[in-house]
Amino acid sequence: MAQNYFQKEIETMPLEEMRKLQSEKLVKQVKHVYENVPYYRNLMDEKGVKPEDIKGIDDLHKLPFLQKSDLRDAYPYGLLGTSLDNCVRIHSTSGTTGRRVVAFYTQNDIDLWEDCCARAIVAVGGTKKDVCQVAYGYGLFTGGFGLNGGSQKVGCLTLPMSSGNTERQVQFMNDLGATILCCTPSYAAYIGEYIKEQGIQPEDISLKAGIFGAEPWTEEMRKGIEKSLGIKAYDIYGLTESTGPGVAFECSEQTGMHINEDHFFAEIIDPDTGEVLPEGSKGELVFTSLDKEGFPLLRYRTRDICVLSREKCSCGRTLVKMAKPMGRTDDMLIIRGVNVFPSQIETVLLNEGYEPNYQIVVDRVKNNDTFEVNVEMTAEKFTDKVSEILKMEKSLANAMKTMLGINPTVRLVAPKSIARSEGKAVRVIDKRKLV
Ligand code: DLL
Repeated sequence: MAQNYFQKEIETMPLEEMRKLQSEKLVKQVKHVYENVPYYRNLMDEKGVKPEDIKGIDDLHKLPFLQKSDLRDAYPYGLLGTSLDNCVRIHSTSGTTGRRVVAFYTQNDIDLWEDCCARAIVAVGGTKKDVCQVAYGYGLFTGGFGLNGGSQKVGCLTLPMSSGNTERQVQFMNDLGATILCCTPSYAAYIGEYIKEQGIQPEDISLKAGIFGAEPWTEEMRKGIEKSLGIKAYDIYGLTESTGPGVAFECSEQTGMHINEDHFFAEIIDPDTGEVLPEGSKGELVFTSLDKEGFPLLRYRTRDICVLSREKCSCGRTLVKMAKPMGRTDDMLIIRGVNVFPSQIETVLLNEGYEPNYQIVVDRVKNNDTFEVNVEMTAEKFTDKVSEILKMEKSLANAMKTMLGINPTVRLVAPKSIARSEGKAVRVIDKRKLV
């Protein structure tokens, strides 16, 4: 059982001390944000809250919430917490209407983020003797760079594979003796199947643990991955708006993820009323970044539905635990680890001269997400020439790929063939059973 810590003093800090630390950081952060982020200052002024009103964590509830729509309205620099000169990197994720969310990082932000990922790696038994294969995407997505940084902090030999090219993944895994695999759970399951197809037994590879997140996955999936790769599979959670992976991580107990609450203060609220709910209640997860500089979001509504627990954990960590997210309050889909909003598809259709009559069909076949978009042909574009139709489908798929970063299969269907709804249009048919 892994009982090691990367930053023991923090990870096992008694609650009272943690509250003190969080309170000190919060008071400083609120003052800083009020003075430096006009967008949030206006929200505080509207609510009649001044920095002096926030004397500690118990006053947090007085602050206004931030939502994804605020990120869109403030795009790109409106929520920047410091001068651009102090920022060294951005990462980005989809927004609600096609406008992407851009998060800024100072070097300190990157450092604390990498510490969080290092905590996750050490919690699964990682040490400097390990070979850590990072098969999350590198680039604007936070997965690759986040785990890469954490792995280097631990001192592991880091393989920056990025996602895809499974043949090469398995070759490196074998040749370099990877012991820890980091990727989305669906990709891990896919690698497991690939290995089986190649006639490789789980005992033949040296992997011992996997750190899988960025999308919902079930306990059944965990069992399947553990069996096919012969490893222990651990969950990791995070979101671009609060750095990326490593906001929370699983330990040897595998019963929920410890939140790195010295950096991210978590609340559970009623998504309808905004009221803060007591520990153990199911509701929307809200994060306050206590010490981030580049993108210091206060009371950010994640839309993830979740439960927090302070039950004693056998790993010795005192950090509060979050259960696996149990869905979202908005319509965001996570397909192959990528966030997709139906509104993004709609934006592409309108840009390309189609009507917003479409349906997204998502399924999981052999642990791989399938992603189909059925779009009604318009009367103006109508043709019965197959080659023309194929060309139009391809061009729409390309435009969607540019918007979303992943490739859908686009199918043009006859005008008026997608059922009209009397209420809310049924835009998404998600056949995956994830909860
Ligand atoms: O997915 C960051 C990440 C990368 C996490 C690698 C873990 C590993 P975003 O692309 O901004 O960031 O998506 C954030 O993904 O609000 C959740 O809805 C979902 N999500 C992330 N981790 C998990 C998880 C990254 N372990 C959104 N289980 C979040 C379920 C998850 N959902």
